[in-house]
Amino acid sequence: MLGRLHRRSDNGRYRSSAGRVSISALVLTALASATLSTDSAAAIPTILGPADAQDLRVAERLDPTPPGPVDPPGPTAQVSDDFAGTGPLVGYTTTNPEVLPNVGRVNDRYRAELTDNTRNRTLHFNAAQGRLDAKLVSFPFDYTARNIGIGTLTNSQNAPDPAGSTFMFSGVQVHTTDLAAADSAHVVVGHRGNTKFTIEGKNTVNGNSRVNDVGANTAPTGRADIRIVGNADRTLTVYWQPPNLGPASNDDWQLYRGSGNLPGPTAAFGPSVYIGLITYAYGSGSVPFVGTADRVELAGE
Ligand SMILES: [Ca+2]
Repeated sequence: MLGRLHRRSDNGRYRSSAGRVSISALVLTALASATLSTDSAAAIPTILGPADAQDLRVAERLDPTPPGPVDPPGPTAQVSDDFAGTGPLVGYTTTNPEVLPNVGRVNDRYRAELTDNTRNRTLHFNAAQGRLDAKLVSFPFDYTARNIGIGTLTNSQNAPDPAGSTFMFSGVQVHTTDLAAADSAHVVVGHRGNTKFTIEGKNTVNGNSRVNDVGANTAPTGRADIRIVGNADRTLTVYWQPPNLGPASNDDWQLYRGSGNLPGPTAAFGPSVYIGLITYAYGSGSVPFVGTADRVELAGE
């Protein structure tokens, strides 16, 4: 169940010792079926299926009840998820769990506790790729994340607002099926430096990121609904709105920066992509916080 992908050499510095610690931890969790190679410990990232050590570890931490049967990963797994209950995420393909180990379902929400950003280990920018919990979808698709953004450790529905420039986000990432390659697009909610309570859009192609946002105080609660439409030509159209906690008939989607386009070129996506949730920070002054989301929806499911 435990597979490994080798990061490109220009990414190697991003995770060295952290990767070795993670492998040790995984071994200690007694994954009987795991097959570990011992080459080039500097290269991780680990790719875990839903029944792997990460889920078990989160389950142990979040809920003393052992996890039940899980959906198989991949295109047969249901993408829509209301994160019901408390326990591990179910049916996700997870990259780099060691940089953000405490992710799961808590009280019917996605919750990612970001308490350690040593060496910007959680970052998604240029060649740096933090944790992604995703499922496989095929173009065209229409994916929405509800009430997603940042909160405090004690109240996920209360956004932190530390003084000064901070970078703290949670949102949706679309990634090529080569999870080791830094080719992705994302839309995240939180604080972007001195631009607080905003929505950031980012395209990353071959480890080069282009970034902008929709301006300060456009997401005053630190949370928003994010909608990413994958078009038949494999481009993306992005929408957002203040959190709609009511029926979908109350939706009032706004195109991202008026066009729906993320900045710069978009990765050359294949017929399928991974889509899911990320939570990350930049700099030590931006922690701790939690990433939170009420649910995700794939239209048509
Ligand atoms: Ca929920």
